[in-house]
Amino acid sequence: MNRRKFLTLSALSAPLLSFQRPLTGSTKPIVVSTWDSGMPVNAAAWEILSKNGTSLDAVEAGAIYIENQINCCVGLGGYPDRDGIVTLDSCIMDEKANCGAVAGLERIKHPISVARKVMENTPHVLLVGAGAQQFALENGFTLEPQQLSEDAQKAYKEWLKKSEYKPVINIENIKPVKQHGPFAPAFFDDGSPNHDTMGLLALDNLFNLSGAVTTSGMAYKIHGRVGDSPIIGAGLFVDNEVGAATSSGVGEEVIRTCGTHTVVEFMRQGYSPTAACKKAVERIVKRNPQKAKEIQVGFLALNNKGQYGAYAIQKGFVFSVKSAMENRIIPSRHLL
Ligand code: SD4
Repeated sequence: MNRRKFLTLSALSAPLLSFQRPLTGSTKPIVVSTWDSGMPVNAAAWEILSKNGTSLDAVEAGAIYIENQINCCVGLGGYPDRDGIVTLDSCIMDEKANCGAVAGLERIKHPISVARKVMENTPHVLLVGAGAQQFALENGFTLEPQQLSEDAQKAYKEWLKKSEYKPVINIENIKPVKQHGPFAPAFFDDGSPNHDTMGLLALDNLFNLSGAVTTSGMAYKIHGRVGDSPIIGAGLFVDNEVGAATSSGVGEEVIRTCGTHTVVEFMRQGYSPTAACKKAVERIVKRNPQKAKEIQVGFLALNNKGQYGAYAIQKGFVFSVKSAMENRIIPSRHLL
């Protein structure tokens, strides 16, 4: 690295140190996840990590926890597409670059576990729609009733009044949010959940990184729309030589920039997790500064030393961290 580049990197990293682990030493095991709803998710993952379990088992356990929350905006309790159908996207990736994903999956409670089965039992990475459902049924998953959660039903009815096709996502900075208990997901003041994606990254005692993402995706999307969450390199990327990253926000913008792959590549160049997330956010904003004012994208990264960081376009993105030393929610830095 030449001196000029080193100075640039140092300058970028220095003010961020208060937001992340010092850049010396290692912290393991550790799990980080998107949003404040990541606190109980991290607790579920920690159960495994703290007993010398693998990061892969830990991230799956965390995702299963949130998929079980019936009134949560992730999983079958989530908001439907514009036809009133909940379709789920999910992926998982381990330290050896094994990965599996499902997209547009209907009526299956644990898309993360189906994604893991795709990874472990097939030569493929991504199964979609009816094929993904068929695969799930063949692998012992059961079909849940086609029914919206109470919250989703109410919100969908309201949306139908105008049926305005204007997907809104993660706009904490526009609408005020209130907390329903320290570990509950944040909600808008009108009671509707403000985000619908859980991404988590873990480093285990053997220094192995894994990641998982599970989501019902953007509310009121066109039936068949797939976001960034199940796409390796967009919603999730893991490279054990460097680190891992996940994203939340408007998936289309993340796909366009191969967002999490970009974050990991910046970490490979020597950027800290926070600085790498910032560089990826800047790339999105630079391409369309006007549009960026109206959308949210947040990246969260964990490197293979257990150092973490996040960066978002707008204010409001937060993430949760759990290690032997900390258990807390941290506000992400933001560009605008
Ligand atoms: C998507 N990225 O479907 C997801 C949505 C999300 O918080 O992250 N919501 O585009």
